[in-house]
Order: sequence, then structure tokens, then C-alpha cells
Amino acid sequence: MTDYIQKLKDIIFNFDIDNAEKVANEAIESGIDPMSAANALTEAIRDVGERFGKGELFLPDLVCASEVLKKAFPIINKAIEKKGLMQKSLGKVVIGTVFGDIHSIGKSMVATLLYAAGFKVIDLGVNVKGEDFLQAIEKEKPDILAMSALLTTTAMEQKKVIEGLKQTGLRDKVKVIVGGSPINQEFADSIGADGYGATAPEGVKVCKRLLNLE
Ligand code: B12
Repeated sequence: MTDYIQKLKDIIFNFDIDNAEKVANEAIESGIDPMSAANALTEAIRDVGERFGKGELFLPDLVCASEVLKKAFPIINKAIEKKGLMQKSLGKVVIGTVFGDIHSIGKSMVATLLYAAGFKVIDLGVNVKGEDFLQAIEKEKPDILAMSALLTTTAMEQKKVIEGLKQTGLRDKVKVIVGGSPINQEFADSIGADGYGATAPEGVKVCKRLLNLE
């Protein structure tokens, strides 16, 4: 039997943009658990990121690997959504990657899992300005604001948005959760967030906990 977990990792390691969609589709058609498929892609891209950090790979490699991910992930995400499509809405979440940061994959993963769990999700995308987060909170009146930051330099944008919520009188109206690779519980506490998740599944758990759903 074909090892699709390894094949999914290999399309990233080999920067195989041409076969990304084909392998992702075949993996899903083969019946593997879409969450395992998502984890395989995540593990592989982390490995690429570490090698980039050590100077073993270069920016064009990072860009090509992320192009593979951008082609393969939507197919896997669709399968996750399909599996989870059901229930009444558990609540509304506004999500986005903070200003100055264009990393979309982890944020989209959190959005997908929240959606699959039964939340209504409004995804503002990446590089979201503080004022746009505030406007969306005012307009959409979500239960939860979820912010992602992947760069050490953009992590503090999460704090700025929380400060903005306080200044505009919105802080008590919405729970705030944060995540992304440079974020940890200590940082989340220090900026006054209500919750933190190291992974997308943890993010879902935290949202449920904050809304007293489990
Ligand atoms: C892919 C990638 C890119 C792609 C992004 C493509 C895209 N559309 O997203 C491209 C090539 C564009 C890119 C650009 C850059 N990148 Co980059 N990138 C990565 C890489 C390899 C993978 C990120 C990723 O998608 N991971 C997979 C996802 C699934 O994981 P994740 O994002 O961590 O998300 C998980 C959790 O963190 C969590 N999570 C995430 N968000 C949230 C939010 C909430 C609310 C919750 C609860 C949980 C949660 O759940 C997710 C799933 O479990 C990382 C390496 C790494 N180790 O992360 C570097 C990395 C993040 N990049 C880095 C850098 C330096 C850059 C650049 C500055 C490079 C440059 N010199 O130009 C630019 C920045 C551009 C900008 N202004 O944003 C550094 C950051 C270092 C730092 N600490 O500041 C890293 C760590 C690489 C490294 N080792 O140096 N990058």
C-alpha cells in the first residue's frame, strides 16, 4: 500500500509544486485520515523552516516549499471540513494574521478546524491592521477573536490589538485567543489574552473552554 504520509512529506522536501495537488487528492482518495495528512504537511514544512533557520536552505526554497503547501493544504482542509460538517453553530470567531505578517497556513488551519468543529468563522486573512480587527469586532460581534503571529517582530501586534479593544470599550465583549510559533502561554498572559493554543486542535479546545462548551 502506498505510504501517502511519506509522499505528502516528500512533495514538500522535493519542492514538487507540479505534483502537490495530485498527491494531496490521491492521499484523500486513498482514505487516510485528513488530520494525519495535515500533520504530515505541517511536520515537513517545520523541518524546512528549521533548515532555513540553520542556513541549510535559502529563501527561494522556503518560498517553493510554501507554494507546495498552498496547493496541497486546501485539498486536505476541504476533506477535514467535509468530515466535520454537521452541528449547529457553537459561536462566532473572527480570525486573522496580524499586521506585518503574511504567514497564512497555520491561521487557515485553525480556521478550518474551528469551522469543522461547528464555529462560524470570519477569516480576515493576513497582514490585518489593528483597526481592521477592531472594525470587524464591532460589525460582526464575535464571541472570540483569534490572532496568529509567526514572526517575533509581529507578536507584539497582538498586544496592540488588545490595547485597542480596551480603548474602544470592546474588550469585555469578546474573548481573545492567540497563537503562532513565537507565542507561548507566558506571552499570552503578559499581553492580557484570554487563551493560547500551541496547535490548531488546541485552539479549538481553548475556544470551547472559553465559551463553557466543555
Ligand atoms: C512557510 C513559511 C513562509 C512562507 C509563508 C507562506 C504562507 N502563505 O503562509 C513565506 C515564504 C512567504 C515566508 C516568508 C517569511 N518568513 Co517564514 N516561514 C515559513 C515556515 C517554513 C512555515 C510556517 C508554516 O506555515 N508552518 C505550518 C503551520 C501549520 O504551522 P504554524 O504556522 O506554526 O501554525 C501552527 C501553530 O503555530 C498554531 N497556530 C498558528 N496560528 C495560530 C493562531 C491561534 C489563535 C492558535 C490558537 C494557534 C495558532 O496552529 C498551527 C497548526 O497547528 C516557518 C518555519 C516554522 N518553523 O514555522 C518560517 C518562519 C516563520 N519564517 C520566518 C521568516 C524570518 C520569514 C521572512 C521574514 C523571511 C524573509 N527574510 O523574507 C518572511 C516574512 C514575511 C512576512 N512579512 O510575514 C522565520 C521567523 C523567525 C522569527 N521567529 O521571527 C521562520 C520561523 C523560519 C526560520 N526558522 O527562520 N515564510
